[in-house]
Amino acid sequence: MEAVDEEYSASRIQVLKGLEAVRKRPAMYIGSTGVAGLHHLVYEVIDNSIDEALAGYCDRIEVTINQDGSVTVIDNGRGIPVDIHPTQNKPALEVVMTTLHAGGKFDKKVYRVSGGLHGVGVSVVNALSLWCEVEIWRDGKRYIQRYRRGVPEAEVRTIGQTDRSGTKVTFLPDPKIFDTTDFSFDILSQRLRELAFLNPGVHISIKDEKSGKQHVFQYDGGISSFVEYLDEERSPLHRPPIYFKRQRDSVSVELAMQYTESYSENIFTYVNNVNTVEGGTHLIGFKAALTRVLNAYAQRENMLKAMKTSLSGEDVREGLTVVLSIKMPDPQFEGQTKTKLGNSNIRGIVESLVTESLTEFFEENPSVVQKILLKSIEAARAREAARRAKELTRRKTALSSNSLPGKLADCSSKNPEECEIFLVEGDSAGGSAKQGRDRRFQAILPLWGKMLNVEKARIDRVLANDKLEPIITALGAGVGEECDSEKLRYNKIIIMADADVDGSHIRTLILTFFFRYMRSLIEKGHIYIAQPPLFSIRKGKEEQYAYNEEERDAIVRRLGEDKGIVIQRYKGLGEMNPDQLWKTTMNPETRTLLKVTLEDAVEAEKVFSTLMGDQVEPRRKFIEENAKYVQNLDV
Ligand code: 0RA
Repeated sequence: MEAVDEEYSASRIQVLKGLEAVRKRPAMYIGSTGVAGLHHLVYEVIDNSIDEALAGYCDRIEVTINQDGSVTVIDNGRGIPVDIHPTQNKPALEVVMTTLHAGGKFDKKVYRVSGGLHGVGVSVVNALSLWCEVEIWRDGKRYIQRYRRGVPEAEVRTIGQTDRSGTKVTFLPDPKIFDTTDFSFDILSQRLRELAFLNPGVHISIKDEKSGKQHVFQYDGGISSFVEYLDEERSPLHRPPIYFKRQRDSVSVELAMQYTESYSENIFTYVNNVNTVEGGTHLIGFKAALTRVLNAYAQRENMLKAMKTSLSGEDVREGLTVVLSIKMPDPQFEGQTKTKLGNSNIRGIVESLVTESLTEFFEENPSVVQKILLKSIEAARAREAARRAKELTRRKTALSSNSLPGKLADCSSKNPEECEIFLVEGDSAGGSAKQGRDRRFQAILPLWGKMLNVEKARIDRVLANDKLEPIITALGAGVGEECDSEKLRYNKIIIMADADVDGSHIRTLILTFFFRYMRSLIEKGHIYIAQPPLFSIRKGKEEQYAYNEEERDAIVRRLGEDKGIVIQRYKGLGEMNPDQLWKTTMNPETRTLLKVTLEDAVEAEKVFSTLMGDQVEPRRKFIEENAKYVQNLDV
């Protein structure tokens, strides 16, 4: 009896040490304590459910954001085992919930396929929750255990009988740990949709008890459906997407791809369900195979006669949408955000499996490869024309001493760290901005000319566009593959346009341009959107500004709602004088900027192509929901 107690308390101390480590350095386990880290908690639990699904034991996952702010994840898997752990002397459930990395010990599987970005296990979720409750349905019984900040409140209890199996985890993130504990339905929903595409047949639902919103995802077509979803607003060159799944050694390679009439390249890669945003060896292998197979086919069919060189990688990827999903043991994630696959053997495996499969597909579908090659050859011609045009401008700018655009009112500082540039739509706004600015560190570039819809144009037309060319030159970072944020002349690029629908449209077009041709500037957080006020509220000599209707009403209430109040609704930036524009929108001390983020490239890509597509309705909807992918930020 005594020996058992000693052992028990020894393991108890271990548990407390483990929890303490997690609570002391949460970011080490979940990446951050911000919005991303918070949502990571949910992904961590779901990853366990997905593992059950991949092992063939689970086909339903239900996520609920509860009224009290907690989240519940229910699956119909085997349920976490509850039998007494041989060395820890307590139920396996308690061990899994309170011991770091305990999951694997029970797992007979060779590898954890799903394993989230950090793959840390559900005990981390428990440790970072104010409270957590787990209910298990297994062997005809219902078991339950509750925890506070990771510590069990009582032993595992049997609370009745059941004929189902599965796991229900409910947790409330600890406000002592997280900057915010508000879960976003949209963020969770996007990831769940992605997981549903990547794990065909699994029924995944999400419900927000606060707003009543709910979504159900189930895609029996897997990543082929994913590609069709991404291409919804584009015109495919062939249907259905090209698809295959092959295995070599212990690596499974699954690919779906479709060419469209658009000019952009949209490749999404996954390793064990993790979105490898920074690419890696699997992506390199795929690109190499595609370029090689298409060139070999074109050569053999004598289609490259008119060309000096072979087709480049960019040529054969124009208008191409791809989802590449790899499942493998022991992935090495590298890079800034740990989303770049490093395992060097994967390159060869992917390259050879893709080469085999595509070669076979093209032999059997000559009409499809014909269309692809005609498009690629056209792309090669356009690129050659663009290269010549660029060469010409380079020579021109080398001759003239000052190569900056004539319309640019530059700042006096040459230190990019402190410099910002306002891209301003409209003549009068441009004038006011020039007068109102702090010329020491603020540059103004008024936007002239006709905006180009970059989703529908090749790089040659983008470079020649009279509105975009000055932006490229002024920023100094280059464009396309050459874009290098280290060369930026301004740390902040601020888009300033009217708060109306036209302004919204121009903002979106410019954002699309950055997304397509200078994506790294968005990724590195250099792009911002200015927030001009919507109302001015005056009482006597006192003037205040409101950025939305609630603020306006609050100010009016504060001022006492009497007759002396004059409210003006700004229709455009041009209605503000330089001093007002400075005070409300440009002064770093008082303004609010929205930082443009691309947390979720899948949704952003969809949003951009939705806007740029021919269909009017989704475009209007996008403009209304524009704020979705800009994150509020006080600067
Ligand atoms: C440990 C071992 C087994 C399953 C699980 C954990 C498990 C964990 C979670 C978390 C959420 N849902 C879950 N479902 C399962 C294997 C079970 C066995 O061998 O019977």
